[in-house]
Amino acid sequence: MTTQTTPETAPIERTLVLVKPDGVRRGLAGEVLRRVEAKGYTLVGVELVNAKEDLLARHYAEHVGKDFYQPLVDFMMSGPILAVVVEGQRVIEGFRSLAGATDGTLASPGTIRGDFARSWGSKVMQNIVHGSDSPESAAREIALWFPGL
Ligand code: IDP
Repeated sequence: MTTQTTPETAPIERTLVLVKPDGVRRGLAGEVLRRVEAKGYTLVGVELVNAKEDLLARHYAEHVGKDFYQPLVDFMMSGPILAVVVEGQRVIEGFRSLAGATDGTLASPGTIRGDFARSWGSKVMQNIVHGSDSPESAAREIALWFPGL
């Protein structure tokens, strides 16, 4: 018989959340942190970062070579990013749920992207936040953005 993992018994995870330059520029960093804390997650690392190209190349390694890769990296260097490590049970999928779908136009109302992003034309990659998509990505990304944590 397999053991069922319920939300109560799920292990505590960490995820990397980024408030992207559009979110910081628009004064939404506090709103993102408020939603994370209101959900019951814990902030364990917070830093405002002017990301360099080599960090972004490693962060977005899976997108290297795609049409939107360079515009995405340029956008991510267009202003400060608030990098946050968030902890909690099932926080990786939990934050993805708070963030909403990648395309802000289609993201459900009530999600961060659904409430604040539209993603059209040259702004297509501007969707306020990033959240790690798996335990492996979270470990890799936290090591990149918070090498001491
Ligand atoms: P996610 O952020 O919802 O996990 P990913 O597919 O991992 O989405 O893409 C990373 C980021 O790259 C997105 O958040 C968005 O900013 C940007 N992006 C993804 N797909 C496109 C695209 O088709 N055009 C432009 N930018 C894109």
